[in-house]
Amino acid sequence: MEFAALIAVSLLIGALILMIALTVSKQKGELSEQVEKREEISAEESAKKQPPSKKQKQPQRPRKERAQQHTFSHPLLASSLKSHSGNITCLDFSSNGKYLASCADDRTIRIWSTKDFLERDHRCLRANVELDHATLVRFSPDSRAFITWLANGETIRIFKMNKKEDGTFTFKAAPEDFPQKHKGDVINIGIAETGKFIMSASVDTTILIWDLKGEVLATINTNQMTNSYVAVSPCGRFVASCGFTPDVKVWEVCFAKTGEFKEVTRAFDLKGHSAGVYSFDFSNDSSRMATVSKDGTWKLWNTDVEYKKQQDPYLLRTVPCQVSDGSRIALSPDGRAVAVSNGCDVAVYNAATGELEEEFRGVHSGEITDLKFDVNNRFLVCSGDRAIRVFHNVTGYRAAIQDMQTMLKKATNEGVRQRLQQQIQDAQNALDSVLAAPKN
Ligand SMILES: *[C@@H]1O[C@H](CO)[C@@H](O)[C@H](O)[C@H]1NC(C)=O
Ligand SMILES: CC(=O)N[C@H]1CO[C@H](CO)[C@@H](O)[C@@H]1O
Repeated sequence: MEFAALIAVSLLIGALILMIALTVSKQKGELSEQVEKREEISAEESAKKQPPSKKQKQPQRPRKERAQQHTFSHPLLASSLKSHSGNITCLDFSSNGKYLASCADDRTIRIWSTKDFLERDHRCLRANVELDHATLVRFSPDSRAFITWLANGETIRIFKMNKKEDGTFTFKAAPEDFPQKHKGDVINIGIAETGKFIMSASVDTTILIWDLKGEVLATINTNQMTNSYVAVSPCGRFVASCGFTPDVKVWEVCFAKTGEFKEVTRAFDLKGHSAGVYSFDFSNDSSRMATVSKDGTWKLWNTDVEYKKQQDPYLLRTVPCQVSDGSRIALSPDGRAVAVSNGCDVAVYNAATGELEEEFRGVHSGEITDLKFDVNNRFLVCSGDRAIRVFHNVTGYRAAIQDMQTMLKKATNEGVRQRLQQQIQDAQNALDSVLAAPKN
C-alpha cells in the first residue's frame, strides 16, 4: 500500500517538474522571439529616422562609434559632411553645380545640396542600395539620374531621381542592372556630358564603352599593364587612362552626325613622366590636364590641340610633390588650382606658378579615396573615412586676383582699369572674409 502511494507521489512530482520545465523553456523561446522582434523594429525605426536631420541622429549613435571618429580642423575647412555610417569611396558633383553625391559601404548613396555647405546643418537625401553597396557614383548630365557601380553585383545600376513637390527627390533603381562584363576590379565609371555613352574601366586594362541601355559599344585594351585611373573628359569626347606605364593615353569616342556610335580612335598621349601615373584630371573644357606620378611630380598639360592635324599636347609645368600609391589629383574647373593627395594629406598648388599654397594634414583617418573641386571653383572636397571635408578654395581667389592684376598692368583704357580695380577689391574682400570666418 505504502509503496504504491510512494510511486504515485513520485510520478506526480516527476510530471510536475516536467511541466514546469516545459513551460519555462516555452516562455524563454517566446521571450527571445520578442526581443528579436523589438530589435528589428527599432532598427527599422532608426533607419526611417535617419534622413531628416543630423542633430536628431547623433545622440542615437553608439558611443563606441563616436569615439572612433577622427577629428580634423583647419581655418580653411568650410564644413564636414557627416551622415554616412560607412567608409566613403566616391564623390561626384552634378554638372548644374547643385548637388554632391557620395557613396559608402553602408549601403547608401547620399545626395547633398551644395547650397548649404556653408550652413551649420547639412541635410542629405538617402538612396538605399538593396543587398549591396555602391563603390562609385556619377551623375547623369541632366542631374536627374545617377549611375553606380555595385560592389557585390559587379555591375552598373542606374537610379532615377524623381523630384517631389517639396524640392527633394525619391530614388528609383532601373528595373535591370547592366550585364556583368568585367573580369578585374572596376576602378571608375562615367557618363559622357553629351549623354551618348557610359564608360566603365577595370584594373586589368579593360575599358568598356556602353550605350545608355547597357549594350557594349566598344572594348578598349589600354595595354598599360595595370590601370590606376580612367575617366571621361568633361566635354564628353574623350576617355583617358593611366597606370603602370608612364604615359597617359587618350581616346576619342566618335559618333556619326546622325547619333549612332562609329568608333573609338587614339587621340593623343601625354608623355613625360618617368614612372607610372596614379591619376589625372581635366579642366572643365578639357583644354588642360593635370597628372600625378610615382616619379614624385605633378604635371600640367595644354591639351587644347587639334590632334587630327598632328598637333601634340604640350607640357606647361612640372612640380615636385609628395606622393604615394593611390595619390589623387584634382584640377579646378577653371584650371587655376591643383590639389594632390598623399595618404591622408592634401596639398594645394597654384597651377599658373606651381607654388605650394596650402597643406592639409591628417584630413581623414584613412587614405584619401576621392578629391574634387566643385563646378564653380568654390570648394575642394575629399573623402577618406565616414566624413566629407569641404575646403574653401582660396587658391582660386588668389589666382584670380593675380590674373586681374596682370590685366590691370596692361590695361590702358581708364574704364577697364577702374572695373579691374573694383573686381580686385571685391575678390580681396571675399578672400579676407573667408579667412576671417569663424573656424570650425
Ligand atoms: C568653365 O568654368 C569657367 C569658369 O568657372 C566658366 O566661365 C565656363 O563657362 C566653364 N566652361 C564650361 C565648358 O563648363
Ligand atoms: C570660396 C572661394 O574661395 N571661391 C573662389 C575659388 O576660386 C575661384 C577662382 O578660381 C573664385 O572665382 C571663387 O570665388
